[in-house]
Amino acid sequence: MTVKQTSFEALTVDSLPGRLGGIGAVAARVGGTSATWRVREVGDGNLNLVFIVEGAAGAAVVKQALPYVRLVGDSWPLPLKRSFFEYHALTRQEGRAPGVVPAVFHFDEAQALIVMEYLTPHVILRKALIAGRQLPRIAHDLGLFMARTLFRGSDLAMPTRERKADLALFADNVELCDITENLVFTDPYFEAAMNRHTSPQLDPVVAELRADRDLRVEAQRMKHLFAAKAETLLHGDLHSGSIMVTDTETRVIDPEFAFYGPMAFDVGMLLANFWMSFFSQDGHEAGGPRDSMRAYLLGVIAETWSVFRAEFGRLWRTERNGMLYHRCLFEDRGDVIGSEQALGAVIQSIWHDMLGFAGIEIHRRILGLAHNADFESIEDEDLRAACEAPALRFGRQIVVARHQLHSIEEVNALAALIRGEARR
Ligand code: SR1
Ligand code: MG
Repeated sequence: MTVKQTSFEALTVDSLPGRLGGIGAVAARVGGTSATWRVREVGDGNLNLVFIVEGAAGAAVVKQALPYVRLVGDSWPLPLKRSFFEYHALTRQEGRAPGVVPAVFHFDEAQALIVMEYLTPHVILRKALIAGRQLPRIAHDLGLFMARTLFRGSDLAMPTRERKADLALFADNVELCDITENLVFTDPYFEAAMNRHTSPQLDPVVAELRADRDLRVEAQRMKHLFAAKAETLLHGDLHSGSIMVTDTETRVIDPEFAFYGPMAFDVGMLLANFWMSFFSQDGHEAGGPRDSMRAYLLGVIAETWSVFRAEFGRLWRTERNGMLYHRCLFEDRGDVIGSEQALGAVIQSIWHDMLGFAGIEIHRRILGLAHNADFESIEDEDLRAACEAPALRFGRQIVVARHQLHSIEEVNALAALIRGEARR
C-alpha cells in the first residue's frame, strides 16, 4: 500500500516506486507493478532531481525540486515552490504553443514533483551541438515557440484581467528571479565570490570588461528592464540545455524560472546560446574542422530570428485581441499602415533588447557561477580561453552597441569578424 507523503521528502531511486506506485496517472503510464519499475536518476542540471522511470507499459520522467541549489549544496537554500511555477508554466505553454513542452501526468505541490512525458530518443540540444550535429528543425520550431508563447502571454492577446491575475501568481517566483538578477546581470561585472573563469588566460580580458564603465551601465539598464517590464510570461531560462531534440522534433523543458518579464529576454538568451556554440566550435575540432557547423549555427540564428519575427507579425495581424494597440485605433478605422508601423516599433524594441540580453548571457556563462558545457568541455584551457575571449568581446559589443546594430546578418558578421580577428 502506498502511503500519501505530506511533508516533503526527497525521492531516491529506491523509494520512488513505493512513493509513486499508487498514483493512477503514473501507474497507467509506466505499467506493471511498481516493484518491477526500473528507476535511474539522470539530473545533470544545477537545481533538481530528475528520474527516468520505466515499466511494462512505458516510461515517465519525475522531476523533483530540492530545498537547496543542487550545484552548490544546502548552504544555498531555494524554495520548493519553483516546482509550482514550473507546473503552471508548462500548462500555459502547452495552451499557447501546443505539442512543444512535455505532457504533464501528475503534479504534487507538497513533494514539489512533476511527473511528465519521457522524451525519447531526444537528446539535450547543447550536447548535440557540441557533438557537431546539425538539427534541421530547431530554428523553425523555436522561432514559432517563442513568438507564440511570448505574444499569447501578453496584453497583446490576453484579456487583461486574466493576465494581471497570472502576473500576480508568477510574481511570487522571487527567489528564481533573484538568481537571474544576481548571477546574470550583476556578478559577472565585478569580483563576486561565486564567480570563476578560465584563469590566468582570460584575466586580461576579464579585467578590461570589468573596467568598462559603459558595459556596466548598459548591463544595469538591461537588468532594470528585466525587473520592471512585466510584459509576458517568459520561460525564463531558455538556453540550449532546456531544449531536447531529434532530427524531426524540438521540445522545450524546464520553465521553473517562469515569470512576467520582457519578451526579448527569452529570445536573447536562446540566441546567445547559439552564438556561444558558434564560438566554442574551435574547441571541438579534434574530429575534423567545424566550418560547416559554424555556418549552420549562424544560419540557425538568422532563421530563428526571422521565423520569430514573421510569426509574431502573423499573430499581431490575426490574434491581437488584448488591450494593447487596440484595433479600434487602427484596423477598425481602416488604418492598416498604422498597425504595421506599431508592429515595426514593437519588433524593433524586442530586437535591441534581445541583443543586450544576449551579450549579458554570454558574459555570465564565461565569468559567473553557472558555466555551460560548450566551453567547459574543452579540456585544453588555452584552447578554451581562445574560444571564450572572442565570445566575451562579441558579448560586450552587442550589449554596448546594440542600438547601432540593425540586422541579424550584421550581428552574425560581427561574430565572424571577432572570431577571425582572434585567430590571426
Ligand atoms: C544557481 S542556478 C544557476 C543557473 O542554473 C539554471 O539553469 C539557470 O540558468 C541559473 O542561472
Ligand atoms: Mg533548468
